[in-house]
Amino acid sequence: MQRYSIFSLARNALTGHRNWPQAWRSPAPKPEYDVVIVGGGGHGLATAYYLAAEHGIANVAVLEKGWLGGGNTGRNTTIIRSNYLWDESAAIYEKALQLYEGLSRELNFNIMLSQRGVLNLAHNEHDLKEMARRVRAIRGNGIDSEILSPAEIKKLVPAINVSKDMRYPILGASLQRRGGVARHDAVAWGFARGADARGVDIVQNCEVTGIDRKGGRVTGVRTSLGPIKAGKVGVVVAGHASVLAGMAGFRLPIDSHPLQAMVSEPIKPILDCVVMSNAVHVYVSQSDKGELVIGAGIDSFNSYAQRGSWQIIEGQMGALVELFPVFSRLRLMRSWGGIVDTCPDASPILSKTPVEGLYFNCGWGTGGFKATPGSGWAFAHTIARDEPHPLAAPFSLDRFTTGALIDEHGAAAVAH
Ligand code: FAD
Ligand code: PYC
Repeated sequence: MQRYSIFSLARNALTGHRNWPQAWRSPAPKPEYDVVIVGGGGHGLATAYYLAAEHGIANVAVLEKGWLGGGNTGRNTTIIRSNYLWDESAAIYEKALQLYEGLSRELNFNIMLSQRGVLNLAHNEHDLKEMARRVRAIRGNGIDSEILSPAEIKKLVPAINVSKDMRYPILGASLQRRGGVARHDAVAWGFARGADARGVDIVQNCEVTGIDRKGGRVTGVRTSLGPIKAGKVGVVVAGHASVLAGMAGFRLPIDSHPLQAMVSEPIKPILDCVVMSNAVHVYVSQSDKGELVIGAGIDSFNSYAQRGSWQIIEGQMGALVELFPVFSRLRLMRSWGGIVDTCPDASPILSKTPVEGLYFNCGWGTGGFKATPGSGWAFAHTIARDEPHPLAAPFSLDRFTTGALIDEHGAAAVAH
């Protein structure tokens, strides 16, 4: 590991970082790999990292059609939490949170984890009852969760409006104190650097255009840089999972939708926890730069465009100003969108497929950033052993035929 003195850091800053070593190599792809991972987002990179680090499988390529983290990994609003309802989800999201808690050390790369707490507001009697049930279920799984009164919310978030005169007054909230945010790019870069150091080839600007099969088994992929043979292929392409499944000759129960987010101009520190409201459809946190990071639910139409529609922005601005009247004078700086793959039960797919040696990790919808290390960890095991890790097994494709769905629409916290 290269170390820098304060002087070499200053020299690099003043000389335009010309001698800065690359954090990972940019190799041309080899003709053949033991494992090819399609998609260089956080989940694909984490999968490659854990294949090498935990299973000793390093003859691996990650093929990314654009740049690392340029998909949803670099577009999300960085919220991390594990307050899910069902045991199966609690297990994988809590594993992810625990891995996040040690990730800067594991990767020797600062992912800027900030466990500032995630607050989910309740605005009516139904919300309150549902929240109480949910908090009991979460605590039953050994995960931290507590209920706050409006006075306690006001103490934690002084800028919030807890007046009874609101359209949807705040009646209470659940709080996961271990929840928070992490720097999304750093998560992708840390896993990329760690995977590269263990021998994984990371190939950017390499689009997979076909999946080769023989006798029901995967044999490789077609790419914009030519064919690559592979013993196993893991597909981790949020937003495009149905497209890749089509290349392999089967269909997924997935809908693709735009999900937007936006930031305000930077202001002095005012909000030091994440606030989410499923009822009025908005969530907000404050970034280290001082911007308010704001989002809401998906755009309801299907689309592969990485942009959304105006009325979604307008609706969440209305909700934000109701919750925080003091924000009404802020200017919005920019907005963007990603494409999220949603399953009928709002839970992901981590699974073997009808094609031997081909595995899919997708369907994380609006909430997969928080799962990144856990998803990569369980998916690497599934690929390495050719059998689902116990954390991944409930999220197999066959649940859509057996009916063992894991309905997490309530925990999604962002309507979809
Ligand atoms: P991605 O990062 O999208 O990576 C997939 C990669 O596959 C892309 O880089 C893409 O270019 C590549 N690819 C696609 N097709 C091909 C091909 N044919 N060949 C090669 N490469 C290909 N989750 C949370 O937990 N908390 C949040 O606060 C949160 N906020 C969000 C806000 C927004 C606006 C959005 C859009 C999403 C949000 N999410 C959030 C969801 C989260 O971002 C995703 O679930 C997660 O990042 C998915 O990671 P991934 O690695 O699977 O996908
Ligand atoms: O899953 O916590 C979440 C989330 C927040 C914003 C988008 N998704």
